[in-house]
Amino acid sequence: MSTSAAPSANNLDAFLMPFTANRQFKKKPRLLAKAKGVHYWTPEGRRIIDGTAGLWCVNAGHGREEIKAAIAAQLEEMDYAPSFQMGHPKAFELAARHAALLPGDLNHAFYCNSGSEAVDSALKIALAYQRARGQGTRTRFVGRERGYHGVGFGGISVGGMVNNRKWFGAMLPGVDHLPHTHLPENAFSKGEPEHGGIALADELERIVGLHDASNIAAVIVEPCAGSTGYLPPPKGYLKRLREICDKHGILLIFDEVITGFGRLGTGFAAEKFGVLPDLMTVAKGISNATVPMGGVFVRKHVFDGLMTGPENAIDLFHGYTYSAHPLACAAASAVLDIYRDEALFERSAELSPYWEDGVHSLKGLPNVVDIRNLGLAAGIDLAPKGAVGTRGYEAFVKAFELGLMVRQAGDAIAMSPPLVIEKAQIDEIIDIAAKTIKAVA
Ligand code: PXG
Repeated sequence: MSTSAAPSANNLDAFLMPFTANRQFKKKPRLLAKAKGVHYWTPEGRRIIDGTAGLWCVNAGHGREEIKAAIAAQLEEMDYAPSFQMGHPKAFELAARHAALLPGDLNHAFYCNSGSEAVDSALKIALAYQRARGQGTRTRFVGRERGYHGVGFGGISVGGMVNNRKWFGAMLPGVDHLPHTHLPENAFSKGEPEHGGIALADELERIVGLHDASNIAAVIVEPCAGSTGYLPPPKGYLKRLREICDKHGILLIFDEVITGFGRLGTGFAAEKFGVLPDLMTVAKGISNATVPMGGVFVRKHVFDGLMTGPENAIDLFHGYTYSAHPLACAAASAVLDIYRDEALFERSAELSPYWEDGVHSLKGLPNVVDIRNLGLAAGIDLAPKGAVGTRGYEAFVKAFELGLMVRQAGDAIAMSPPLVIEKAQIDEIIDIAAKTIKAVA
């Protein structure tokens, strides 16, 4: 057996690419070889402006020296330590810092390695909590149509993206879905849409009426649905969900994998909307995407509820080899310094009106049927051209050719630049987006 077969840069065959049309891609690849600040460069040296912060994750911009230094120092000191029945100081330090940053009594952190793991962990914590408090019949979950909660079996079960579900069998039993929040009467809303919030949330009462609250463990929603093309919640929606959950003893989980760490101009969507979930999932911006990391933040009553067994018994039979990996903890701590020192959450809030004006200036261009924004993110719906996703894919490819990275969701284009973006760079993004939309007309 030879291990020395030189991997050649132009042999793209071996890598089974995630969420990719592999054969199409490999005929005409889009490779990224270098990144700094708000830019990527292709191997040929072509510069691409990062309109999506990678995959909604590089909030502080690429190639941050402080994070690199923290990871390097940690690697020098200790590469790895387990977190089962032992621990390393940086994990506790990081959890304390997160607890201080988070709103209300979201004071306890569980760590994992991705958003998908965070979601599955949160669902399991919800079940364990309900059982520990003598409510073991509460095993059902409620998710939402068009929701994205990663790709674990729990996440696709509560998620609502048909293509992510239809291939994978029966998934978790006992899951219902709220209706999605994209209403035609809210088209071209600036910020939070006006209509439908209360009625959409009241659908939860219908589901409770069907199963009885005594069977429902938790509701999970993204405060702003991201992957589906960016859907900020209509006014009053999240507050009403909170009220209904409180009334029925159902846990409310906010999946803040995208909204967490500054995207909406606050640390977390929970603060933006003044609604405190019982559990919150995060990933992406937690480590600025340098070392993979995810987390579940839980409120005091949930944590306390898990601490009710004998003191010498394991409290939560769940965790990962790499939970609170030292390199991830070092990176996440350095990222918190940057967010604080550069006031990036505040910067995100300050730039949001400029961003809003920019993205809504695209109204009136060919095939633009809706534009949504909140914080430093936006979704732009294009009318389909033949099969769903055809025009969206063309726009994604065209934007890349013109030097802008966007995300495609069907025929929607989503953008979410790093929070360090400058106004002139926002102008550049909007200019290329406009050219792209015209080019795919
Ligand atoms: N929850 C939410 C709300 C997410 O957006 C996950 C969970 C899963 O995270 P991991 O780290 O397991 O991928 C996500 C991920 C896109 C896009 O194009 C969005 C995500 C991932 C990849 C692409 O919008 N979100």
